[in-house]
Amino acid sequence: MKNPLIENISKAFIDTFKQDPILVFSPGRINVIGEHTDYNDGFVFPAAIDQGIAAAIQKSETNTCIAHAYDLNDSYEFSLDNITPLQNGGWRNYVIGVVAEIQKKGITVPAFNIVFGGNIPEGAGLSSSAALENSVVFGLNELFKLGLTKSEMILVSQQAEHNFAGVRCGIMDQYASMFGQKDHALLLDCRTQEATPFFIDLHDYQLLLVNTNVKHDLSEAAYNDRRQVCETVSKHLKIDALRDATEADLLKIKSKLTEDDYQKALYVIQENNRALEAVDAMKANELERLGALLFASHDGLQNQYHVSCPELDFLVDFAKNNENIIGARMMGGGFGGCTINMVKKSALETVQKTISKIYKEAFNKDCSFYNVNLSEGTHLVQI
Ligand code: GAF
Repeated sequence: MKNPLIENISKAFIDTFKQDPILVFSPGRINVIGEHTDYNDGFVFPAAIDQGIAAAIQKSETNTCIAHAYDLNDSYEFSLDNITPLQNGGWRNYVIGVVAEIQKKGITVPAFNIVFGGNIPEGAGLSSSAALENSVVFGLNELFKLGLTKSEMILVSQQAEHNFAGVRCGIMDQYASMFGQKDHALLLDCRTQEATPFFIDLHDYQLLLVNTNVKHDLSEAAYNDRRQVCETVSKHLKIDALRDATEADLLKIKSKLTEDDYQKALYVIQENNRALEAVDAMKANELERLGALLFASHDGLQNQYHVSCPELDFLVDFAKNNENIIGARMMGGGFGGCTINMVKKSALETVQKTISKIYKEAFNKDCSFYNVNLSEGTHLVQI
C-alpha cells in the first residue's frame, strides 16, 4: 500500500543526497490509562498508533552529518565530535542526543545524513519526540549494524530525552513506540520492562482523540518537578519508587509532607491501581467500568497532580455529561495535547460536530480529532 509520508521523505532524501536511503517508520503512541506512573516504576497501558515519524537515513560521504526536518524545511549540519545539547535546539537535540548517547556506550557512529517528517502533531501528547528518537537510533542501528537490541535502543532514546531535551521522562513513550503491536495495547510493568499485549476490542465503542491544540511546549520544568516530588516522597517512605507504596503507607507519613505533595503521591498510587484495574475491566469486557476509571484518572490528573489545563478539563466535563461517551481523560504528560475518549461508534459524527462547536464557542479556537489504529512499533519500510 502506498504511504505518501514515506514516499515524500524518501524522495526528499534522494533529491538532496543522490543516494538511496534506508527507510524507518516509528509510531507515536496513545495511553489508555496509567499516567505519570512510568517514572514511579509502575504500570502503564499504551499502544503504538498508525501515525508517527518516517526517516530516511544513509551514510554520509563527508565527515559531517546533515539532518533535515522535512515538515519544517529546516536543516542542521553537525560534526560527530564533542556533541553537546543545544540551547533552544528543538528537534535538533533529539537527533544529536541519540547519537551522543550511542557514543557514550563506546560505539562509534559513522557520519550519516537523515531526512525525517511526520504525521503526528508536535506537542499533542502523542510522543512525536519518542518517535523521532526511536527512528534515529533504529535507523543508525540498522544502517551501521551497531548491534543494539530494541531494549537498549529505547534506553538510548530515553537518555537523549533526559540529557538533551531536559525532560526526565519515564520509559512508556519510547517503549510503546518501539514495541507496539497491531491492534493491541501493552500492559507494561515499567520496573521490569516486561509487557503483556492485550487485543483491544471495544465492541460498540471506539477510541477518539480530541486535540485541544494547546501545545505543552513549556512543560519540561513542571514535569521534572513532579518527578522530583515522587522521588522525595519515596525517600521519606524508604522505598525505591511509589509503586511500592500503599495508600496506608502514605497516610503514615502524611504529617511530614505538604498537602500538595501528599496529594501528588496519592494520585500516583491510585493511578497505578487504576491501570491494573483497567486491564481487569477490559478482560471482563466491562467497558463502563473501564470508562469510569478513565474519568477517575482525569480527576486525579486535574485536582491532585495538577497537570491538566482548562481546555482539557472542558472536554472531559463535556464527555461526563454526554450519554455517548463512557470514559475520557487527558493523555500524556499534560498541560495541553489530547483527551482520549471512549465514544459510541454510532454517535461518532454527532459527538465530533458538537465538540467542534462548543469548543470553538468556549475558547475561540478549533480542536482536532484523530481516529487512530493501533499498530506495530518502529520498523523498516520498503517502497
Ligand atoms: C510523558 C513522558 F514522556 C512519559 O514518560 C510519561 O511520564 C507521560 O508523560 C505521563 O504518563 O509523555
